[in-house]
Amino acid sequence: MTKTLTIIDSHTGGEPTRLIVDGGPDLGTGPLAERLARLRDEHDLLRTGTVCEPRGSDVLVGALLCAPHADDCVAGVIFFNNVGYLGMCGHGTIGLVKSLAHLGRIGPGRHRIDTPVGVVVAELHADGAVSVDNVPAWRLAKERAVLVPGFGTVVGDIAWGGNWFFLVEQHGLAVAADNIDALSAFAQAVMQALDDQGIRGAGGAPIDHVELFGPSQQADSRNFVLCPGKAYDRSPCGTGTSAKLACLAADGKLAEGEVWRQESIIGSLFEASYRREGERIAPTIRGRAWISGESWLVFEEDDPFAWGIPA
Ligand code: PYC
Repeated sequence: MTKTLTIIDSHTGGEPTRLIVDGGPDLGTGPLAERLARLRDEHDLLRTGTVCEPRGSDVLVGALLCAPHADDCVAGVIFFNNVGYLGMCGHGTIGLVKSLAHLGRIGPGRHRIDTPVGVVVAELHADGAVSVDNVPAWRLAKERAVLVPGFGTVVGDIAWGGNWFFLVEQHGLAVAADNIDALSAFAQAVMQALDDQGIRGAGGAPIDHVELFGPSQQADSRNFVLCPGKAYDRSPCGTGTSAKLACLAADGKLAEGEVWRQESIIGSLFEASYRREGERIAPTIRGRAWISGESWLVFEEDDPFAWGIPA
């Protein structure tokens, strides 16, 4: 039988999010982390069919709209990409809020959203911008050295912002839109070296995002973020900006409540600030998303590539 999924596409500062609104599998009830495991173990074809070619591309982030577990939440969401699942996704949450508003399910104000790594609070502002109070962020290690074949020793911080990041300031590369091939090659080599040398996040979690920084004309910094599936983030990356705030806070370089303007590699902007929460920080990321499509994905039974071409 032909299957269909109802979707809304949006982009947040250029980074796309494909929200599945209807037609997804029954994942039962319970915490979103348990439902993510069920989606991964029993229905992974939903992910590949939605975000991989021929319907998607390596850059697309998918989001499955779910009933929340926490009953004070307006929605639950599970994020995924071309190679797996994301604990949290900042640009995707901004896209989700924009899409829920587009559907008329929410209006301006503050809304709680259930994710596999905890509840986040998002505010839809009257001007269309969205702020996300992300999960707590913290720095695990400062100036950790990794030997990267072909590049030598690279030093970076390891921090959590909803995903694990290796953040590098000194890399000798221009963080510029016309240098993406070189930035990608370097960041991929760093990610591989971290994995090969067993350099990990807390609890042995893989560090699956690499973030490189450079100067910006219009913001405090410009970044390049390599995501797990080898695509780079077109937005300034909500979880990556949260990880950056954790490092700035730990180094005493950004005060509580002070605004940090993070530019992406294509020139889009997030504004971010934080509150202290003991040893950790509570980051808030503000950005904008736009609706780019509203349609159905069709999965014909005899289509050999119905469930995607794996990345
Ligand atoms: O905005 O957090 C983010 C994100 C993670 C991966 C791509 N975007």
